[in-house]
Amino acid sequence: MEMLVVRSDAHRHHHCLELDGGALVDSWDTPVRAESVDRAVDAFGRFECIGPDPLDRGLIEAVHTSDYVVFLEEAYDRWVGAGHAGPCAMGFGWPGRGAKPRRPHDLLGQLGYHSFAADCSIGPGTWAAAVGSAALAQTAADRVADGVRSAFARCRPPGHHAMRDQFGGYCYLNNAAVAAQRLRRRGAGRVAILDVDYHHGNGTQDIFYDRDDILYCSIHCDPLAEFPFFFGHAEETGTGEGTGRNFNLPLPRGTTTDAWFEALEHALEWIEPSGCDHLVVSLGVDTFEADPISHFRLGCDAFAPMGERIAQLGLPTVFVLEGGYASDELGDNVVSVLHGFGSA
Ligand code: SP5
Ligand code: ZN
Repeated sequence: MEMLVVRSDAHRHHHCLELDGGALVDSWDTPVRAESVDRAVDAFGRFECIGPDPLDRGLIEAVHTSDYVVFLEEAYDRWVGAGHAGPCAMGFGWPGRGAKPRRPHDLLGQLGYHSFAADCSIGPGTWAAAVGSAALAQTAADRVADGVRSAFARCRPPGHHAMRDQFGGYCYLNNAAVAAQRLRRRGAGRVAILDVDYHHGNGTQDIFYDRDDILYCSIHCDPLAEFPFFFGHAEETGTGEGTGRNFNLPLPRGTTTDAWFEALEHALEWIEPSGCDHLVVSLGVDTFEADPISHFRLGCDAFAPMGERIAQLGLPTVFVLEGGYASDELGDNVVSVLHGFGSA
């Protein structure tokens, strides 16, 4: 079998608002994205598809604080109970530079405390979708720990922006972190996370920044020019036991296929000698030239070679879906990476 795909419909009732260009609009992360991937996987026809096992709550509390997890679970009902006008819960005040924030007890205060961006809000279906998405990552990791060479978690919402206790960037629970942590619990010695999404995965970096057993390596648009703006510089290399275990490769807006693949070589040269026995790929395909919110220039023909090259690491691999907003091509680009990997 080329690739095991783990998917579910738990995402369907999650569709929120985001502040974009000063207007509150439907989020770029729409249910159509997952449908695009499902359709392309079905049309390709060579991947085995399964549903998820129930999520182990202890696993999410290993990568997020329990205060944060309870907050996410209850925020929408509290929002409705407070009678706010908007259809989704979102904050408007964040701790500024120099703040020594204490966790407010007020809901609006907690929304600011537990988020870092206004491109993301909490609606009636958000908690169920986030749990369902993390369950896909957990299940994909379990099957790889059972001996399957590679599995793809078709996650929605995505996860790599979700910090230990803050949501943002369409992300609530960090699915890649859940997968990596699960692999460790199931016997992996050291896990590398390779993040190829157009945006820096500030959440994944945050969660593992001081750890030696789970490494983070990301190729992304320079944060001086792109969301999440305040994370993802080359100088961020880890701290404490994690010193030297975080590797950022920021690239300019407009980066083409050739320059992107040069960065991939640097990433793989860094991962290879690290002693990792498992790999998690944060698979965002918003590097695609026609992505409506991103500014790299990878063509459709870049995605199969991306998978092939990653396969040369020779590691058991969990792929986790992150971004990609050109819904018409999203599914095909994802399938290209997975097929490139599986046929290498
Ligand atoms: C998982 C992931 O890829 N998250 C990305 C979150 C980016 N959110 C900010 C998007 C701003 C979009 N502005 C586009 C203007 C075009 N009208
Ligand atoms: Zn992205």
